[in-house]
Amino acid sequence: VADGCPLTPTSSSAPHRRLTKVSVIGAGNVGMAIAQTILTQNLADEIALVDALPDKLRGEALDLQHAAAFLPRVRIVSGTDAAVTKNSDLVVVTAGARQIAGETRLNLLQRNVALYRKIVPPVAEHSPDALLLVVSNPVDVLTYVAWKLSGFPASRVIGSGTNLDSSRFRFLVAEHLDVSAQDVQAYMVGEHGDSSVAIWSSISVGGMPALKSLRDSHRSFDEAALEGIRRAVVGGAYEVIGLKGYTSWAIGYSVASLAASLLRDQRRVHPVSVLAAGFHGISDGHEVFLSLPARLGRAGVLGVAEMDLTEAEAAQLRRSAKTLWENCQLLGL
Ligand code: 6V0
Repeated sequence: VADGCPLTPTSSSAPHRRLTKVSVIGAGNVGMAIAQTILTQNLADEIALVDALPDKLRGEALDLQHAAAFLPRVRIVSGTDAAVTKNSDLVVVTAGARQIAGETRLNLLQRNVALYRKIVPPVAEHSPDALLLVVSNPVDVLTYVAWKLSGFPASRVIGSGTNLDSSRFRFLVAEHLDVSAQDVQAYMVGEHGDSSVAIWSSISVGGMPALKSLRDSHRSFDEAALEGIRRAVVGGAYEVIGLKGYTSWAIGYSVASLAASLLRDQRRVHPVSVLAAGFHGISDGHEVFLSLPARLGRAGVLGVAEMDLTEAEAAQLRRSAKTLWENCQLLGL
């Protein structure tokens, strides 16, 4: 208890449990949406913010601290140096050049790899036991980059991947059926973005398989309708970026849901970017990260689901893996 506090100190004022620390690297639109969602969902005792712009960083940290009277007590620290992240349980990396309207995610690659070379090694050194959650785009390749640069086991390096795409997918199906998106199960897998694969057979509503009844009850629910929904999911990010310049709220909630599963050892299944070599015919030698449904807990990725894919879906996944692997090899890591 600090000097001057009117409460009489007792013999033990030390915390009884280990405190949970989450660091967010990159205090831009996405990083701050993630930080504030983690804060309001009470997932951390300490949040460390890191950014290359000291004034913006201090402004963001103060702005969050000023909400203290309305929230559970969370220590918020910030700094331009990775030392502020020391002993993190979870490090979320959002730093990066922002995707410009019309720019593909793969175009961002070279700009962001150079940043990751500066960011990841010191972060890994300060928190050698942390979970690393990569959000910057192109997220699948940068998850591979973070894995290589950190030296962490693959189980502790995760990309936010298609967790967000799947939420967009569930939202669109839910709107179509007029039910809550939380009761719609539906996976997008593969590469986050342009070549992501919609797994139509995975759609269930309230636990009941939905594709057949959708087709039976909606005369227009044919292949074209399915492809229309897939394209709306893939185009969703571009539409938001075109309208408001960036995306933030949905990725904030998406990452907070991953943080909850990881830090609270929930063992929930999320489509996230994991080391996919060996799954669905992807060559063992291709160390690519792609989204597959994965069971997440305190130790990171606890297991990966082998889905029942159609040959076309598996072939699409292998095509994405091949393209991503070609990109990874160019990096010389
Ligand atoms: P932004 O608002 O430009 O924020 C990026 C931040 O990174 C800025 O504040 C920079 O100052 C900071 N930064 C740059 N260099 C460093 C450095 N060396 N160390 C620390 N911080 C640094 O971009 P925004 O927040 O909109 O997007 C961030 C990244 O998230 C981009 O790569 C997006 O493409 C990606 N997204 C990924 C999504 C996903 O589903 N995986 C979803 C949305 C955005």
